[in-house]
Order: sequence, then C-alpha cells, then structure tokens
Amino acid sequence: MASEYINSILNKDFLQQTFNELAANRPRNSNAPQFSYGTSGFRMESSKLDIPLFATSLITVLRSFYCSEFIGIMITASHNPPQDNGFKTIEPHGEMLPHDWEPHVTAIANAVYEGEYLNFEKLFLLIADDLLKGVALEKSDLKIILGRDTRDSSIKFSTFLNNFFNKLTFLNKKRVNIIDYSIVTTPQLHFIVRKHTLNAENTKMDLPKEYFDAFFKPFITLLAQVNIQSFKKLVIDCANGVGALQLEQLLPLYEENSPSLKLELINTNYQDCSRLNVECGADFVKTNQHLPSGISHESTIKSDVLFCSLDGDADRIIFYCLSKDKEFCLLDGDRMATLIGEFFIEKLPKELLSLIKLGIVQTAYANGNSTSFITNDLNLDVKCAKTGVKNLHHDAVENFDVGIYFEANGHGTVVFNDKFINALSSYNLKQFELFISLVNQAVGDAITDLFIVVAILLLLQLDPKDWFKKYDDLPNKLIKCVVPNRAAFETYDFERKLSKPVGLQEKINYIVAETDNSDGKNRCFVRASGTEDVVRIYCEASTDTRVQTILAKVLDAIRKATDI
Ligand code: 16G
Ligand code: MG
Repeated sequence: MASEYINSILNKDFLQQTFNELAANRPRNSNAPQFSYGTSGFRMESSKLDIPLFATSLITVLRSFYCSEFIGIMITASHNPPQDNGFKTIEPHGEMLPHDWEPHVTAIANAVYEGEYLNFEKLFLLIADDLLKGVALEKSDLKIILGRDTRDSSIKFSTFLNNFFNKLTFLNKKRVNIIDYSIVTTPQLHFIVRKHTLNAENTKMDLPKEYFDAFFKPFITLLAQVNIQSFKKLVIDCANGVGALQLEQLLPLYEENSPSLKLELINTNYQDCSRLNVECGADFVKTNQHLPSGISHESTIKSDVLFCSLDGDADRIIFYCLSKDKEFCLLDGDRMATLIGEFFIEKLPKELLSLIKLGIVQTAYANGNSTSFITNDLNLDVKCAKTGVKNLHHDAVENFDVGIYFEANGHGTVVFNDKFINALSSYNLKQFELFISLVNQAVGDAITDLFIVVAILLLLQLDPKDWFKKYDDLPNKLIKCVVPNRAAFETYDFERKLSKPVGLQEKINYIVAETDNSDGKNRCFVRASGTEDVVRIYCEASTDTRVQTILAKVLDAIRKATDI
C-alpha cells in the first residue's frame, strides 16, 4: 500500500511540528477562507499562504513519487500587487498539475485549515493510496526544482520549501534532490524542468545559458537576415519584475550584434518589490488601455516605436503603439494570435497548408471582431476554451497540427505536432524553421512571444500601426463585482453562460436583447474569477453607450440575485 510506504518515510515529528505552527498561525474568524487550487495554483495575500504552501509541498512529494521525475514549484503571484503571492507546480514535461489532482491539494489545504490533524494525516495517506496505486515507490526518488519571482515574501517561502523537503522524509539524502533556481520567470522554470526530464539531468544547469541558447540565439540569427524597416525601437516595460533581471542579462549580448532595432528596457527596478506591477506591466496596460509610467517623452513623439509590457512573472505580454494622432492602440493577445495565423498562411506553401490543420484557440474574452477576422478573413478554424492557459494549451494540442492559442490578456504560444514538423522538413524553408525555433511550446512565455512578434513584424515588413488596422475591436469593458460567495456562480458553454444562480442567465439574455442590438453584436457574460474573490463581467457591443448600459443593468441583476 502506498500509504504504508509514505507513512514509513515521513518524519512525523517534523510534520507534526510544522502542522502545529501552521495551526497556531491560522486566522480564526468566521470568514474562514476556503482554499482552492485553480488554474494558476494558490494565489492570495502572502500572509495567508502558509497552509496552501504546506498543501502544495505535500502534493509535490506525491507527484514526484508518482512521476519518478523532477516536479517544479514556482513561487509567484504574477500580475497581482506586491503584497500577494502564490504557488503552482510544474510537471516533468513542463505542463501544469493534472486537473484530477487539483481537488486533492484543495482538500489537504482545507483539512489543515480546519485543524483536523488526525483527519488531515488520514486524508493525506488516503490520497497517497488513491493516487499512487501500483507505483513502485521504493524505486522513486524525491526530485524537486524550485523557482521564485522577485517578491520579498518569495524568499521566505523558498526557504521554507528547502527546509521542508530536506526534513520531511527519512529517505537517504542521495534520494532527495532539491535544485533551487532562485529568481526566474515562470516560463523559464517550465522550460528547465522539462529540460531536466528530457536530458535525465540530475544536477543544476546554467539556466540563463540554456534558455538563451534555445530561444535568443535563433532570434539574433533571424534579425541578421532581415531588413529592419517597419519600426526602429522596441520599448519593453518589465513591470519592475523578474523579466527585467532576465532581459538585462540579455541586452549586452543583443547589443554586441548592433542590430538597427534598438531595445530599451523600462520599469526595471526589480530590487524594490513594492514597485512590482505598480502603474506598469501587462495587466495595468490591458486593463487601463493607456501607457504605463516610465515611458520617455521622446519615445512617444517618434512614429517608429513599438511598445510592450510583460507581467510580474513574465508569462504574458501585451504590445501597443501610438497612432499618427498619438492615440493609444492596444495590440493584445487576440492581435498576436491573428498575426501569427496570418504569418503561417503567408509564409507556408499552399500545398503544405492543405496537409495540416492550422487553427486558433481563444477564450470567451476574445473580442468578437477578432473571431470574425479569423473566420472570415484568415479562413482559419477557431475554438473557444475555458479561461486558463492549460485549457487553451490542451485544446490547441487536441484539435490542431499547428495550434495558436492566446487569451486576450496576452497569455499564449503556438504548439506544433510531429505531423507538421515532418511535413515542414520536406520543404526547404530554412528561415521558417529558424522562426519556429523561437517558440517556447511548453507554455506561454512573454520573452519568446516578444521574439516571435518582432520577428513576424520584421519578416512581413509590417508597421505596428498597420498591424493594428487589420480589424477594429468592438468597444468592450471588463468589470468586477464583489459577491458574498463567488462559488455560487457556475458556468457552461466555455464560461459564456451561467447555470447558477438559477434565473440570472435569463435576465442577462433579456438585458442583452433589450438594449439596441440591431447588428447582433451585443455580448455579455459573467464568471467567477479563479484568482480573486470576485465575479467578472465582460461586455462588448458596437458602441460604448451600449456597453455601459448593459453592464449597469447586469451589475444590478447580479446584486439582486445575490442579495447584496
Ligand atoms: C491566471 C491564468 C490566466 C487567466 C487568469 C484568469 C495561467 C498561467 N494563468 O492568471 O491564464 O487568464 O488566471 O484570471 O493559467 P481570473 O480567473 O481571475 O479571471
Ligand atoms: Mg503571469
């Protein structure tokens, strides 16, 4: 039985002591949080994270035994404010925790919170029996890779994890291998966990070198082949996060090659964690639809500048430029997906395209006009997935030979299968092959997405302003509403409709239909956030006034339905 083996290797005194400390620290009030491990792991105010950290650590032990490979833990709260933090685990090939394991992490966290020590231990061992059935545990080692973002609290959590794994088991030291990569971007950690697995490498690698060799070198080679005309300067807003640390290492290497495209890094103060994501970064720019702080006047007056913003852990990116009239033009995830789709259509021979399934995966948040553009102008297949990178990733892999997936908020990448790679190899398309080596297929990655977008714009000789003019976004707005219990909001149809609270969807349908909808473009949906204690309301329509009208009425309907 797995539980007997796990039971025999646990350092129970240490586990009990850790449990006691956590139990003593947990807040005692009637608004007890119900923890939930969702698409982006656990994420909340850092002082409340001890118990989720404990649950994440235990499930990582089980997962490492189960896979008999390295499992990663990333400590980050992405675009959230500096006082927040979070954890998510990374699978041996760079994926996220399998969906069916999520309830077990949630169950452990909630059992600890309730202070159910005996039940907790029983629960943990039961989970072990359930999940590790038939696994040859005696042969498995405990192999864990750690990474963290630049938050002050990340150091504390990382120290806890190093300690915890070293003391938790009675396994012989040789069988406990913890590699700490310290400050890294989330996609870098996905990349390096995968690399350890593929190379069967048990010792620490030179991460910056491995990562830059994989993605940055081909980018430089490609730049040397193109005539840089469509824009001359790229301003990169690093959100005062880990992206700054990584890109600062890369900049001197980039400049050695003196390309005529200038790179400028702004918001690079990752040493001061209180500035992380403040007035800058991908989420700030996407939500507020205006420039972040830190952009020089000179950059705003020149016409040949492209801007972009990373988020706090550099797994998403948003581009933008200024029109001739200096209006802000947002080039979001929808625009990146359509740009990449167009590039594949333009550069691949028709015959090759006819052999493969090329398509785009979006979420309900994709602007309706981007979806129409994909269907009507690009003639590509488009699928809708539930929010969360792993849902889009899954659908892209399942449905397409080349699957381009992006959330409007800038999370995304491209995945190719062997059928495509084999088909491509029978054509002599060296530059295209170089291009696809820029793609981090493991997970959406702000730095590699940056290389991809810049490469496409240069290869297509496309001015960012012309990229923006490919289609017009429908006016839209995303707002949030605090409700007593967001779990009461259940959705179906890829989150586009509510099944609960009962009756609310009918009201939303009525509001959407009664507001002038002569062109049939009105659309509004409500879903519970997976990262904040709120529900989100998205609306788009042909005019701002319609958007505002619908949102106000839907907000009112939510308040009535939830008795606020
Ligand atoms: C997380 C997800 C992101 C999603 C967002 C939605 C990952 C790596 N990140 O940041 O894909 O768009 O949550 O947040 O999966 P929400 O549930 O609060 O709207
Ligand atoms: Mg992020």
